Amino acid sequence: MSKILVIGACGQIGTELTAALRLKYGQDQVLAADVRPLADTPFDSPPYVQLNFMDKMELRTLVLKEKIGVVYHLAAMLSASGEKQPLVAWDLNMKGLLNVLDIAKSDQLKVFWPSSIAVFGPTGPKAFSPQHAITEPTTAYGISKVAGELWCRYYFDQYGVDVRSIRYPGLISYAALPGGGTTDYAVDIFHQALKYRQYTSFIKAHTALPMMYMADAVRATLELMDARAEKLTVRTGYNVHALSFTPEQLAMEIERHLPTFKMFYKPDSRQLIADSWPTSVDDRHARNDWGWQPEYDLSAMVTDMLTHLKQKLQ
Ligand code: AKB
Repeated sequence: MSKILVIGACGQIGTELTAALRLKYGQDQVLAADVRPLADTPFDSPPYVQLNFMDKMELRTLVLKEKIGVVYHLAAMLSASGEKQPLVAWDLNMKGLLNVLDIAKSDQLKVFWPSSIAVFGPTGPKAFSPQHAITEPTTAYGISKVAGELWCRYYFDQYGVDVRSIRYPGLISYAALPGGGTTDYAVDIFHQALKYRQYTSFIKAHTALPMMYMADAVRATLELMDARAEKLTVRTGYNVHALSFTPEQLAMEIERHLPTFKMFYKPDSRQLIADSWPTSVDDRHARNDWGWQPEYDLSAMVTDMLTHLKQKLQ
């Protein structure tokens, strides 16, 4: 059996997806890879490899040596960090993907690559943004995700590369912190609420954004990768809906568990990014093609987050 390679395994999605893949396929079948040395990773057991995915030769040598058949290429610079270094974000997000796609073409790999709701921009519909809505993003990250989606479809159409993608909303998880995203407030808030019983949101009280609990995101990823190829009608990135809430609604839900919790607001430049994104997406293609169904609503997500984070703090 060919092995699975997870690039960006130490990131927010990678940490939990690698664990889920290892549970499903066996520890030795899933090779975790990231830029950090093993000592600086959350992985206490192999297989792990320190990898510069920007170096195509290095990546291909690893793929051939380890007999890799499936790649989850998760490494990326997110929306807020990308605005500080737009060309670095473009280079990192595009070059890595093109390296993976081109090796997939020559060595018949199946690929998963994460897209994002950041493909949408201010010219698209705000609510229930359709699968094929206008995608005119205003961030470097969003531009790289639109271009990346089109490259995925190109490699599928032209070379038959079996590449699949999801437009993740903001992801909420307790195992690993996100870094440099606009939706990061929805993770930070839990840590600060438990430590200090207060949080200052950099997003305004009434700004709704699409969100998803990591358990749902991991399951969506595994389900899409398991789906029969002929069922898939989208080879750019699938819209997937789970939650849509505002900072105020999230704060009120946290307050039900921590009654002394107080929320403050100090919007910064990330507000402009949030304002350019839809409040929710229409995911009927994902539901029809591969049976997508979210499991966690706001209340279940908040309860689960607080339970796990409290255990970690003990
Ligand atoms: C970000 O905020 O940049 C990401 C995303 C929505 O892709 N979480």
